[in-house]
Amino acid sequence: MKSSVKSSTLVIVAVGLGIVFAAAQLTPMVLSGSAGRPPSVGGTGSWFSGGMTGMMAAAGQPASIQQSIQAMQSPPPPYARVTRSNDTVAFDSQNIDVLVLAMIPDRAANLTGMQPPSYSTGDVFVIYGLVNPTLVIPKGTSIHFTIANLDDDMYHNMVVSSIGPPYPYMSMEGGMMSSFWQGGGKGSASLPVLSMMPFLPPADYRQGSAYEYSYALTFNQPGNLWYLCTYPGHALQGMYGEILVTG
Ligand SMILES: [Cu+2]
Repeated sequence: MKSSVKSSTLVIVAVGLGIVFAAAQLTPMVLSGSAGRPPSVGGTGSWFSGGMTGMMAAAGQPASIQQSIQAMQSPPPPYARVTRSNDTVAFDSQNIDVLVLAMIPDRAANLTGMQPPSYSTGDVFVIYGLVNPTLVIPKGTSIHFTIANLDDDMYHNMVVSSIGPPYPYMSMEGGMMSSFWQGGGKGSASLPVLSMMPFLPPADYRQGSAYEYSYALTFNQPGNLWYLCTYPGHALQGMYGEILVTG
């Protein structure tokens, strides 16, 4: 989906995220073979090497579009109960893998046979064959997220926040301890997050290549959380879903 945000804005946003991200000492991980991902080819260097271009190129690991789609469409593991009628995936393991594919809504509908939720008017997340599903997990669960961007003209990420919709146009990742959130309005706000990640560059369908990024998060408190894309405008357009942590 097109955005009205100028590329210069994106670069500034990305630089800011890179710094915050580095400070959080979250390191990108290369997936093991268990998730069907190809290994990283060559190092991606530090966040700051190579200037702007180098940093954008370093935002994520290379992945195959085809393998990402095949992994999404393969049967879910025994610990994941996928219910299409209420767009929910319920997990009964303490250690789970969740592959998240960011894409345009038309492609999501084609790949899954599901329509995006009514609140969604833009790009979406596809997880276990569902679109922006609710994830239900037991307290104490660790999720190993892998996010791949299969959109061919837009940057995306996926972070987890304790704040739900409505989201403003700019929901900047405000760090783990942010208390400046003022949701529901226009403009920008600093969003408290449990996780951070860089924006993944668009996929290249001629080459069949995409970018992906992995991180793990442990959910120790029961309650409602949300996963969302913090690219300007995307969460506002419904690029989010809910995480229910049961007691
Ligand atoms: Cu997005």
